[in-house]
Amino acid sequence: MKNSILYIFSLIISASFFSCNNSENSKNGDRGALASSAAEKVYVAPGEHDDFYAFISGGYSGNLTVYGLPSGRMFKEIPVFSQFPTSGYGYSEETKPMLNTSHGFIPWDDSHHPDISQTEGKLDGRWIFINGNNTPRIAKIDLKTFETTEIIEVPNSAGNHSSSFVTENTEYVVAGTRFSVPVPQQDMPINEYKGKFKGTLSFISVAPETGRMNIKFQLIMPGFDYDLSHPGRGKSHGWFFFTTYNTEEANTLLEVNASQNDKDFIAAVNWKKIEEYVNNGGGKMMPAEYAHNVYDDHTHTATSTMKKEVLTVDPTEVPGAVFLLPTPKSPHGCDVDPSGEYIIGNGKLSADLTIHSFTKMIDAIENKRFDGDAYGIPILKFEDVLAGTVKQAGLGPLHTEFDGKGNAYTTFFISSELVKWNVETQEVIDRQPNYYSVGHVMIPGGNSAHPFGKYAVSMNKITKDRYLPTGPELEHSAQLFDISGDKMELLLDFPTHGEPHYAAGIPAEIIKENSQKIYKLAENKHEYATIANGDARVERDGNEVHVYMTMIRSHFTPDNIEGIKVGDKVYFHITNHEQDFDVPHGFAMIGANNAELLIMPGQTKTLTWEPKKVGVWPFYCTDFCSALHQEMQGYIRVSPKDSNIDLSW
Ligand code: RUQ
Repeated sequence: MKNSILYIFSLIISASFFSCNNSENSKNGDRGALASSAAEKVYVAPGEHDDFYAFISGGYSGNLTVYGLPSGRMFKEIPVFSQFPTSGYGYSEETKPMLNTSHGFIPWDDSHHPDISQTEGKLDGRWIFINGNNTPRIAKIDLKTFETTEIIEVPNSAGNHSSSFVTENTEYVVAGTRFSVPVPQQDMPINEYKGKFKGTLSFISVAPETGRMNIKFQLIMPGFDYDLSHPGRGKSHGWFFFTTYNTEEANTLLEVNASQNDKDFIAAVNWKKIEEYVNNGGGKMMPAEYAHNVYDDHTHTATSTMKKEVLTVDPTEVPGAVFLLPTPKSPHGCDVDPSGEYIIGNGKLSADLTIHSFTKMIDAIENKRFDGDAYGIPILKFEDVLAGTVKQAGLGPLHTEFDGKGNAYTTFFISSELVKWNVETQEVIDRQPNYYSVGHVMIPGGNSAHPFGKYAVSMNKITKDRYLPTGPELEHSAQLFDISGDKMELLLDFPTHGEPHYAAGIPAEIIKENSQKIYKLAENKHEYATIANGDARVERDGNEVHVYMTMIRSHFTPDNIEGIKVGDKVYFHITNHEQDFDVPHGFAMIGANNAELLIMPGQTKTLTWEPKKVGVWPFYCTDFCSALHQEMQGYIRVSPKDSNIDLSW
C-alpha cells in the first residue's frame, strides 16, 4: 500500500516533468503546422456572431466570464461573489445586499462550477448557477440580463465544492460540502473528527416560473470530503451521484492519511425518495443561520433575508434513499453519460477509469446484495455495480464530458492530456496533449442529455510559455478542440480570467433571442427613481442628503448643487433616461471612496458620498456616450459643517 502511494506521489511530482516536455513541443513548430486549417475554423468575420456561448468560471476572481466559441473572444465578465468596480456591483446601495452572509458582508469568493438550467434534459438557457466555494453560496444569474439575481448561502457546509449542478428539469440545484465540519457548528477538539464531523448534501429547489431558490432539505452524511456531483438523467432521473474521498475520516496530513483506502465511494442519492419523505413531514428542523439575497429587476434593488433554520434529513431514517458505490483511488469528477446508464468515477490517483452501471446498481439494491453498512449506509459490492474500466487511459483522471455520439472525453491532469473513448466498448479512440495540466473539459450541453458535440474546451491549470510573459503570473489557459471527427484537432488557445474550474456552453441562438436590450423606464419601480425629468431634486433629512438625479445624452439633472456640508452623507439616486440598446451612462464623484456606477438604460442606481473637504467638487459620466460625452458633468459645492447655506440646484 505504502509503495503504491509513493508511486502516485512521484507521478504527481513528475507532472512538472511532463510540462517541461510539452514546453519544448510548443515553442515554434506548432504554429505554422496548425495555423492554416485551424485558423479558418475559429475565424469569425467582423460583424459575424459566434456559434456558442461559453460561460467560464472565474475561480478566485469570484466571477463568471462569457466567451464566444469558436473565436475564444471574451464578451463579458459577470460579477457574482465580488465587488466589481467596472459596474459598481457590490458598491452601489442596490447591489450590496447581494454579498451579505451570516458572516457579514463578504465581497469575495472562489467560484467553481457553472451549470445551465434544463428542461427535460435539454439546456433551456434561462439561468446559470455557480457556487461560491469558500463562504458556501450558490448564485443564480439571469441569462436575459446577464445579471446575478439571487444568492443563497449554504449552512452546515464548508468548501462548497460538489456544486452547483442541476437536475433534468431544474427541480434542484445541488450543493455538497467539501470539508466535513461539526453540524451544527460548535467548539470541539479537532481530533474528535472521526464519527462526529459531518458532510452535508443540500438540495436547493428552484421554482419553475420565478427560479426562486429554497433549501428544501440537507442530507447529513458521514464525515467524508464530497468532491463533485452529477445528476442522473433518463433512466436515472431522480438520483444524484457524489464522489467522496477521505473516507478514512482523517483530519490531518490528508495527502497521506486520506489516501489509505484503496477505494472510496460514489454516494448515490435517490432524491425523489427523500423529497417524498420530507413532503410527508419527514426530517428535522435544525437552527442554522444563512442569508438569502434576491435582486429584483423592476425595483433594481436587492434585499437580503437572514434565515434561521434548515430542514435536515438523516439518511438512515429513509431506507432505500442512499447507497455507497466503492470507487477506486480518491475519485474527483463524477459524471453521468447522456443516457443516464453510466456513472464515471475519475479516480485521481489511478490510471484507470471506473464506470458503474445504473442498471446493475438498481439490480443489486433490489436484491439486497450489500457489503455491510460501515457508515450506517448500505455499501454495494464493487463487482456488482461495475460496468467496466478504461484501462491505462492516462494518469490522474479528473473530469469527463460526452459528445452525445457515444463518446466520452476525459481529462488527465498528471499526463496532461485529453482522452477520447467509447462509452460502450471502453476503448480509447484518441488522445491529445494539453498545455499544461488540464483540469476540466467542457462540451456545450455535455452536462445534459443532449450535448452539442462539435467543440470541447479544456481548461488548463498552468500556462507556462503559451503566451507572452506578463511577469511571474500568466492567466490560465483554455484550449479549443474540434471534436466533430474521429480525431480531436487542437484549434485555439485563449486566456481565461481567474481560474477556469469549469464552464458551461450553449448554442448562441438559445440565449440571443431572449437577451434583454433595455429596462423600460415606465416599469422602473425603484424607491428613489426619478421618472419625470421635472421631478429631479435634492432633499435634506438631517445630515442625509438625497439627490434625485437623471441622466440622458449628454447631461445630468441637476448638474450644480449647493448647500452640501462637510459631515453630510450624500445619496446620489441616478436614473438613466435612455431607452436605447447599449447606452449606459456612468457616474463618478471625486473623493468617493467606493466606486463608480454604471447605469443601464431605464435603471436607477445609488452611490453614497461623504464629503470630507470644503470646496467645489466635480462629477462626470465615466462611459463615453456621445460626441458631447466630455460635457456630461457637474459640480457640488461643499461648505463647512456649520454654514447656513441652503440647499439649491
Ligand atoms: S475542480 S479540476 Cu474545483 Cu472542478 Cu476539478
